[in-house]
Amino acid sequence: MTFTEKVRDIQQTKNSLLCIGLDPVLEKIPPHLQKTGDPIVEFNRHVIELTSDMVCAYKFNLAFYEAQGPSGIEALEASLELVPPGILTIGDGKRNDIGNSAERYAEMLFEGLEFDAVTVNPYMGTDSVEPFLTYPDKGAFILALTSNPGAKDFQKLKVGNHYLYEKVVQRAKKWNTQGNVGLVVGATQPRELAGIRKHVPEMPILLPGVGAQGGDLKKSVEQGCSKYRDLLLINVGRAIIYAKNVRDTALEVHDTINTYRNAKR
Ligand code: OMP
Repeated sequence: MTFTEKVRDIQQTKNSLLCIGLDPVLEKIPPHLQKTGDPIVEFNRHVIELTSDMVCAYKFNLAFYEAQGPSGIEALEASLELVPPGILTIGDGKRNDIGNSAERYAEMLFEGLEFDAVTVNPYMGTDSVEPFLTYPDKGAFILALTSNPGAKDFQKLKVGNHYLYEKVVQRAKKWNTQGNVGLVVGATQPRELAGIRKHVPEMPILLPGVGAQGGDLKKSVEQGCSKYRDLLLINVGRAIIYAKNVRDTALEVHDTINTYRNAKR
């Protein structure tokens, strides 16, 4: 089974496009969990236990763990152990380097931490991305058009007749000989998302930017799903993990996504 087939299988089985971003900040962890020996792990355990029946993936942004030093890495490893089978784990490090060094990043993320998928920065080109593609059953989500305001600085520069992000999408399509390449597209860019989906009808798209960043959920679902209304992984972090009622909030996002997803078009 290719990575793309795995995404489809999990999303259809669980009837979910929701990916929760486990990006914990110590100060924001509720006081009763602060008192435990390992607040980050206990916080993640709490979120995972409340949401694992309604997600297709959890995304771990490495910065939130690396910021804590060695104990943060241990917390990441312990948190990954808490994810039940049948849910994808995404290591969001947006890494890359020359091929020789990128190989070590791929080894760390896929073999060391055993993530199912990672986010990859394509700026250094094909040889830098290739090490992430040598694991056929693991996914590499290539940054195409990001959710932040600075996305326009480079990604929307014209290169010939195309924007730079369109060139990235075209190249990612070429890299996808084994069904293990995906794209990152921000939910704050729904118009462009439609064009990207047309270009890559069967590629998984990781879509952050819903919730705290104000991305448009309805348009994202309408424009970003494949024709089978899947292959879109909608990441929500802060808006769910710090909600007063984590389960109710996650369920509401999950159900809203499925309402848009199942609506007649
Ligand atoms: P919230 O804004 O809390 O939902 O979290 C968004 C998560 O997605 C963070 O981990 C970001 O680093 C990540 N992200 C973006 O916000 N925008 C992007 O364009 C790409 C990513 C990413 O690759 O995940």
